[in-house]
Amino acid sequence: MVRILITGSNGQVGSEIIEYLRKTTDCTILATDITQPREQVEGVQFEYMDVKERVLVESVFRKFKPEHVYHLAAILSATGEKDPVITHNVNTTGTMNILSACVTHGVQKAFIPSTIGVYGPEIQKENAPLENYSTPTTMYGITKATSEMLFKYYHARFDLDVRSVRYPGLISYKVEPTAGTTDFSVDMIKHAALGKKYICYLKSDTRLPMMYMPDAMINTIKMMYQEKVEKRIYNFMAYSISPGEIESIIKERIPDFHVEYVPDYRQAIADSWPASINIEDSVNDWGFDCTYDAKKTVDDMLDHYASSI
Ligand code: AKB
Repeated sequence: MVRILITGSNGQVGSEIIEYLRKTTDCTILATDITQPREQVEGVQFEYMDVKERVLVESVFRKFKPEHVYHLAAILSATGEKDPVITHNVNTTGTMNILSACVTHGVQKAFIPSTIGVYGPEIQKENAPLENYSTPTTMYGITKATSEMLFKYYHARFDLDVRSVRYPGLISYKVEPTAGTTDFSVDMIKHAALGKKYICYLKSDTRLPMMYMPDAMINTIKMMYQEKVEKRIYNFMAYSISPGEIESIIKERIPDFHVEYVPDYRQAIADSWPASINIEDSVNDWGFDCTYDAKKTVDDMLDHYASSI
C-alpha cells in the first residue's frame, strides 16, 4: 500500500485527485491544506499544513513518511495579481519546501503541476511549443515557470523523480474554481443551469486551452505511473475554446440563455496566454488521450447540475 501525501487537498484538483487515486490505487492518503476539508473521506487522514512553513512541512513528512507526493497547493492567476508577495511565497517558497522535504525524506515520486500561465505574450498564439515557452507576465506564471526550473534542478541534482504537466483551464463541478482566469467556463455553465444570465469577464472571442476534469485525472495518473518518462513536463489540452463558443454550445440546450461580456483585469491575463498548446510529446511518449470534446463537456456539466440543483 503506497503512502501518498497531497497538498492543497481541498482545491479543484486536490479534491478530484483524492477520489481518483482512491479508486485506482492501493494507497493510504494524507490530505493536507490550510482549511478543514468540507467532507470526511473514508480512508483519508487530514492534517493542517501550510506549505510556506518549512518546519511544519518537515514535521508532517517525518510523521507520515510519504512515498508519493502530489503538491497541488498554489495561488492561481487572478488571485495572484491581487497579492504578488503571498503568491510568490506560496507558489515558489512552498514548492522549494516540498522539494526539499521530498529529498530529505526519500520520497520516490512527486507530482507538481504547472500551467499554460508559464507562457508569455510573445509566444505564438496557436500550438505553443512545449520547450522555450517565453516570459510570463503574471505573478502566477512567473512562480510556476520558476517551479518548473526548481523541480528540474531537484531532478538533476538529487535524482528526485518529479513529474509535471501544464494544465489548461480545467472544467469541473466538484470544487468550483474561483481564483483563476479560465474559471468563466464553469461559472457560465452553472449560471445557465440555474436559469440565470451570466456576466463574462473576458471578451467573447478569447480562445484558451481547456479540458474536462475526468480527462485531466486519467491522463495525470497515466503519466505519473509510467515506468519512465522522457520529459519532466508535458502539455495538456483537449480543445481550444472561447466564452462565445461555450455560450453557443449551451444555447443548443438552453436557447434563452443570455451572456453579457464585460471584460475586466483578467482579459490582460488571458491575452498573455496562447489559444492552444502543443501536446505532441504527451501523445507520442505515453499516449495522452481525451474522451471529452467541448460539447460533451458542457453536456456532462449541465446533466450534473440538472440532477443536483
Ligand atoms: C488559471 O486560470 O489561473 C488556471 C490555470 C490556467 O492555470 N486555471
